[in-house]
Amino acid sequence: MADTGSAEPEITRAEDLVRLEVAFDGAVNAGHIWMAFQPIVLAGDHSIFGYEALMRSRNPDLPHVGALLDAADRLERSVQLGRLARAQVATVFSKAPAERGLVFVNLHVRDLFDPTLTSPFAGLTRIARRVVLEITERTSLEGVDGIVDRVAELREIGYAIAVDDLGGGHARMGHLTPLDTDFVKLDMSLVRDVESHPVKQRLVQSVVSLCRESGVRVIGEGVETQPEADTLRDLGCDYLQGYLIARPGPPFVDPV
Ligand code: G
Ligand code: MN
Repeated sequence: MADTGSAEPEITRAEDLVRLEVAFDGAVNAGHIWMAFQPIVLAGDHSIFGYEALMRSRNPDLPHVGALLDAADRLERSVQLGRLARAQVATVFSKAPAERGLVFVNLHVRDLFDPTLTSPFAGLTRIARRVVLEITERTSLEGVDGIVDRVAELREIGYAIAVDDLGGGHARMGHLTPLDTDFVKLDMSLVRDVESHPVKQRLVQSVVSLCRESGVRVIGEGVETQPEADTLRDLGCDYLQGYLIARPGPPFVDPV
């Protein structure tokens, strides 16, 4: 049968992968992958509640986090990258004073079942009571078996759970509903110019009131302006995160 696939010859693709692998190993071994931390504050007085850990790269060949995640994906080394990120978070937060609050860690669906998350020997497990695992609403959880049991297990060993990017995806949470978690993070698209969009305000209000009934706390993400912050606070949002408060940075940037 004629080759109707990519015009790219096999040999070039193989060479590309090798080059990518060299770059990826270089980044890992040279310590070019680091974690930035962005404050999450109380909506009322902007005092520290915690930080979201965000992966960053200072490798010249993989110069931003998107390139790094793509490389890991192509090389089937995403699990390794996730473990590296969580180990770094654990190193920082096991030494962080209580005033720094909780640390929010992004978790890909495929990492949810990583045994290191519950291993008593892993750094993050040891500080689980200070950790909130963020599960994004952007990746479908439909058809992922055992998710409710796994989330229950993670909560039992001390982790809290957040639904990330609520309102930005397809709400395909499968059997996990946001009301079975501890935090909901509103997607930036709901936050942007919320002060002048009545429909966004109604949506935020509904999410807040549903969450309140179930004891779930609400975080507004990507807050860039004072009117956005004030409106979210007035609508009952518990916490805020975004460039208005501080950009992600090395541990630890303080809110302005
Ligand atoms: O989906 P998730 O919560 O993981 O996304 C966080 C991303 O949003 C990070 O890459 C972070 O740098 C970025 N971010 C944080 N605050 C703001 C903000 O106020 N505005 C914008 N545009 N991006 C932000
Ligand atoms: Mn997040």
